[in-house]
Amino acid sequence: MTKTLFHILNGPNLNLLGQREPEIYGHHSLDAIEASCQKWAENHDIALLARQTNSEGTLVDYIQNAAEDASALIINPGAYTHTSIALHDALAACKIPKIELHLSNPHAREPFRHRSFASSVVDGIICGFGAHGYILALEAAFGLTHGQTSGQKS
Ligand code: CA2
Repeated sequence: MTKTLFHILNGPNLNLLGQREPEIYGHHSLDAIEASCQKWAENHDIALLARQTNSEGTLVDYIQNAAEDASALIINPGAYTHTSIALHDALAACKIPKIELHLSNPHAREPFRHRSFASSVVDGIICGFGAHGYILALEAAFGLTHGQTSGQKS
């Protein structure tokens, strides 16, 4: 039987995790975070595709890919969170459970990080828990796809 597939997308500069600004984003590299997500997925019989891009257009392509074959999408759009209407439109068109994720808590940071073009078109948001947020997001996606969580749109 085919496994349930989740996609995890990471946006611009998240490939630098663990190399700079550890006081904000922690000491874990993106490779290490993805490895712990893959381990979680194996333990829950989930197939996982994790991708990162620095390009806005590629992020839109990856969201469209998720709409085609994934059961849920977890996305940390990085700074495009705060700037990208293309991201908003792609997420709005992607009709699977979606979780917006941030390592830091953007609401406790500069005012320009308080607005998100993603938040209104996702099922839920996880932020401020560092690398553990990725596992929390996987748990949330599992709940949404396996009937243990009912998403609240409003
Ligand atoms: O907290 C998050 O996960 C963010 O999505 C990270 C973005 C930021 O623009 C958002 O406001 C919140 C930035 C990612 C940049 O990551 C770096 C990691 C190491 C060194 C430099 C940047």
